[in-house]
Amino acid sequence: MVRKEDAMGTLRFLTSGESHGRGLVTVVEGLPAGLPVPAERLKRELERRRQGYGRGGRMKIEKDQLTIWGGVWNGKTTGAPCGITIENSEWEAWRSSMDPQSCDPEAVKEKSIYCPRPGHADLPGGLKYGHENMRPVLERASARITASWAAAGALAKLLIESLGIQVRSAVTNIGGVSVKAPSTEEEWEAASNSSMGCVLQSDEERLKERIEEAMKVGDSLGGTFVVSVKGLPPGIGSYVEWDRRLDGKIAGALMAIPGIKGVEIGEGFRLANAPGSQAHDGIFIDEKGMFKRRTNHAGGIEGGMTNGEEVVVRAAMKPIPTLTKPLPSVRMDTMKASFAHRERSDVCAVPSARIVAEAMLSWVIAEAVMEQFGGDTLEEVKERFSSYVNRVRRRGNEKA
Ligand code: EPS
Repeated sequence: MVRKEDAMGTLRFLTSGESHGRGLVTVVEGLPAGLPVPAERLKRELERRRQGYGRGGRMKIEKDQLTIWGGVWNGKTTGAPCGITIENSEWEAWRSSMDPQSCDPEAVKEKSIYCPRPGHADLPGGLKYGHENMRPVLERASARITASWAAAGALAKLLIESLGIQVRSAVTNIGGVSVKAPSTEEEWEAASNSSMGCVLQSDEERLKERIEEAMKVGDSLGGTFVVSVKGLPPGIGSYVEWDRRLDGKIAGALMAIPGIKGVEIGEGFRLANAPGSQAHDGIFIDEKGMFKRRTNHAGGIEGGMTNGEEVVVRAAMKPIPTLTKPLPSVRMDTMKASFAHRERSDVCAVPSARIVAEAMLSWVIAEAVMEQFGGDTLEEVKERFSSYVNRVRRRGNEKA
């Protein structure tokens, strides 16, 4: 979380752009100098976000070709703000209705949206910003913006990976069909490489069938996914103030992803029903002198800090609000009853949302690491991080 007064020296990113505008702009500031940024890796992360099943026609059109405008020189960060643009493939077709300066009134009329979709930003956004035609609301509330987040998150991922921290995700349920969640390394790897985020091929098929069923009846689907972070030492984040607690930042960042309605850390809601004796994770010191737990009900976070175990976060996504068989609504120009707006849309975006969640979780971890250890160069960050890890490690060895 960046407070205005301490924004200097902190990792931060801002974006601009609309879903059907010219494209997306992302500026990431605060990355240390010397971080390798392979273009292929950025491309790959953006590709992963476009995968899945049940996305609309748009995902076949978009290529998410990115251009780096600054902050990276000869394959490495320089310490300057890193600017990235991603062009929207259909810009020319949308230009007459989306031009920043002068639009064709007929084209604007054709693309106008007067019937807010229940579940979408349309109505509250239109009321808030005074847009009777809610096109500008849809344009910025669109999950298209998450391509920018994936770009910023990819840079964050590169930074934390250089410290040995790994972020992965898997889909666990779509539209009420539950699938196997990963537990072993091989299973996490399989889920990471699967376009549906599944460990098993047979589960991919089951989820696709469920999505096809929804498509046939003009409906949309939500679901759940899990994100894991391995390689974090204990003590990242802090308990000393509410806005320094890492769990709060994680929940906030994941909740900010379009469509997410629930976030749980570790066994979250189940812990509410368990007695304390079965809810907490007993402590021991392993053969390397590290503090360890035999269970991980807490999902790697205690008191707003990492405890050295795998950080496990689950999130629930609601179904996409644009429906082929729309729900009742009201026309904003006449205030008469109507049906909600319909247009080209996704049926299910859960496999993409989990990639965005990887990006956002990587971001929050990178932000916390930079806040805690700082450093203008990657070498400095690495040195400070490893000196901290050694100090924390030594504690367990002291009386052994
Ligand atoms: C979105 C609607 C669809 C999605 C879009 C998010 O776009 P369109 O209305 O142009 O068909 O494809 O997602 C993306 C473009 C993307 O890159 O993820 C929405 O209304 O949120």
